[in-house]
Amino acid sequence: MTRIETLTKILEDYKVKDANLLKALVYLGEGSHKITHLLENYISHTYAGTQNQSGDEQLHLDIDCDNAIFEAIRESGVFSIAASEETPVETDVSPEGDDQEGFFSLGFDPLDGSSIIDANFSVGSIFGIWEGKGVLNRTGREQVASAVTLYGPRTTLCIALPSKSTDYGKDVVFEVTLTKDGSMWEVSRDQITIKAEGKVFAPGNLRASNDNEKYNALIKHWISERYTLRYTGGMVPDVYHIFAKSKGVFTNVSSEKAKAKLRLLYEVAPMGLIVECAGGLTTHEAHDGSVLDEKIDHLDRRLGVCFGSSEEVALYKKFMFGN
Ligand code: FDP
Repeated sequence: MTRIETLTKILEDYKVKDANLLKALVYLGEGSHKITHLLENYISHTYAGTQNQSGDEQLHLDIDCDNAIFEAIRESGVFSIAASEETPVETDVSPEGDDQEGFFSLGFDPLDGSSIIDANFSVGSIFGIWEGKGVLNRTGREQVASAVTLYGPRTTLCIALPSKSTDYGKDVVFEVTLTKDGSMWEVSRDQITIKAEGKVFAPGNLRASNDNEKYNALIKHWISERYTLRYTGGMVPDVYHIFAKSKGVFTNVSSEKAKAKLRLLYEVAPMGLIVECAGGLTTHEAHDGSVLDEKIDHLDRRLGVCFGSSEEVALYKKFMFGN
């Protein structure tokens, strides 16, 4: 069986209702396979001399990975609009002359963790899929699926399917791994779930604890309670650790001097859907509410977050909001 056939079969086993959605996910798998090759033994992490619209310096690799996903989704023939961290405009990707009925829109970060790639740390891609045309003024909850790819010693693709998108009967999150020769996908975790408690923490934007007293108190609490630190500085591996160990908490909290950095469209909404479909919780850093209810009113909207085990997120809320 080919790579496309294996992922198609796996998605059929999870009873994905819509053949076009199934195809959309299969082609994100194809794009991830392409990126796996781009990353393999990549030596020169040179800057392209350009900046994306957010002002981040672009690596040649950022642009190559962005192109790889755009190529894959154009080839799929089931997407109408896409916007990415590197191409932050709603871009028409629909096949010519099509009326775009039953099509999807994609928000994605092709290469999350570009500041740690030169250290040979794991990096990832993040994808959020919405029905219809456009990603603006939507919420994360409206996604019909989301996925992240983790490029480490293995390439794994973790897919979240909310119950509305399948006949499976419940929200489901699972992981497939690319085989050694890259020719097939195999199920490596058939049900990813997040337990209610887990003393493992990934404290992003820790510098904010310098002038955010509540965050500082929470960090001290985690240390005094002997939590285990697991943090790389890449959102994909840092949150993925929670999926792999079925527990833990990830925060990226801001302060006056250390602003929020994570993007709602490209990073927070897709990752948030995976966390919640796996039984975990998410909250906006500054008020009690799921990140899935935040409106993407700006393609570059940024926010602080807490993701993870329900009791750990509850503890976050207690420290940050006094709940
Ligand atoms: P990167 O800039 O390396 O792409 O939002 C992007 C991100 O990485 C996240 O993956 C990560 O959690 C965060 O930035 C880390 O930010 P800092 O380097 O500012 O701590």
